[in-house]
Amino acid sequence: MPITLTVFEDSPDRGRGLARDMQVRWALEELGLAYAVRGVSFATMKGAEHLARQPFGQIPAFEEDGLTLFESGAIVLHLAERHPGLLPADPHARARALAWMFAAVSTIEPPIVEWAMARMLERDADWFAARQPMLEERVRTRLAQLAARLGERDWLEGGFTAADLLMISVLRRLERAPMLPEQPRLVAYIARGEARPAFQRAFAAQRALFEARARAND
Ligand SMILES: N[C@@H](CCC(=O)N[C@@H](CS)C(=O)NCC(=O)O)C(=O)O
Repeated sequence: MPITLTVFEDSPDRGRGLARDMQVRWALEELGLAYAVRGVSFATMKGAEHLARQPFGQIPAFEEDGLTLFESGAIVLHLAERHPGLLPADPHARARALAWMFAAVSTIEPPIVEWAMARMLERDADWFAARQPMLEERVRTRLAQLAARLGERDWLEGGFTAADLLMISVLRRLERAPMLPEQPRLVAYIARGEARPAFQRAFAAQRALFEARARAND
């Protein structure tokens, strides 16, 4: 059975490549692995068949040879461990790359998602204006810390690794945030990731799905 990735049938980001199947598509492209895509609607995502793949009724889900996996970070780690190219061979460098992978999803992503969700879902709430500066400041703190550690390096741990793939994917959610341009090193870091041919192929694939859906809905 080919690798099958379950993705939004109709992504709410309108093809901007911010849905988390993008991380997995990017990893698959970096590793040169072919995959098939199953699109699901929001209603289907909450049904028993998809809940068996993804216990929270979300995307992405990954299937290969009887293995079903959820959590974009875990899927990327699974791929990086089984195929050479996305993790350093040196054990210490590999351990540090894993630490950055966890940092991407558990230290950097939460304040970014909190900020983004508030803007998307709480704009009309009476607490929105009061809460927003605090959420912005939490993101700003993490970006400054990350930029300081990245320094003048191109990537977090030697060459490009799965850590950069996850970190850049998480940072891309800030494309319209006023806090991002305050960190030119991170702006350049994201641009380096987006310039990779594998990223471009992954982006084009998810974009093509969105455009086909938009044409079908016309
Ligand atoms: N931590 C999970 C988050 C998955 C997630 O939030 N997926 C979003 C799309 S990017 C989703 O399915 N949202 C729809 C929903 O939660 O109903 C991962 O990285 O895979």
